[in-house]
Amino acid sequence: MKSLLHKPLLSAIFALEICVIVAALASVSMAQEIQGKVSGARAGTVVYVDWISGKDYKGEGKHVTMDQKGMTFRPHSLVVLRGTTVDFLNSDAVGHNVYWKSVGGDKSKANNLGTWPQGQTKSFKFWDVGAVSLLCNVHPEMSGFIYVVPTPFYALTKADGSFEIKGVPQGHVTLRTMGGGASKSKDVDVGTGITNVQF
Ligand SMILES: [Cu+2]
Repeated sequence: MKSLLHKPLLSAIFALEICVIVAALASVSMAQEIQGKVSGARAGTVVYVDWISGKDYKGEGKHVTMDQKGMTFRPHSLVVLRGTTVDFLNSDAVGHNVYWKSVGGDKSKANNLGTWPQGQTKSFKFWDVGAVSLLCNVHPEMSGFIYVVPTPFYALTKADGSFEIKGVPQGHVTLRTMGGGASKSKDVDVGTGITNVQF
């Protein structure tokens, strides 16, 4: 009797599961994705969509933390959409400084945020696209990177130089690399499904 009562419920759950699986498969086949490899690159090269026609992406209101902990910048590399505020936190018992000599090679964008003690934060909003090499003038061995990108479509390469960027709108886009040597670019037509790009 008990098993008879449970049967309709079980079949209903089974039917629901089938629906979820079908929906998941449909969304996978419709998702636009760029996959590829940057030859010669190791982990940590940024690959990003340079511009989407008619769109102006901004990270305004968004905060991410770059920590100084154990005498290192953590994370070592941070990718942010332009307009994002980076909160520089000092988690060490010693004073740390944060400065950079340029943004994207432009020395007029050099900045020194000063030196502050444990538990305190200084914030900076990054508007200029490019690589920012972070340094601490108290500890010359400290080094970190912020990569400011113009769209939310970016990825960091894995150890073998491969990358994948999901959810890219369909159409003609320019893909660029940042960090890990000279910048490379490639024009790509993004269609449905997976678009392969080799740098
Ligand atoms: Cu330091």
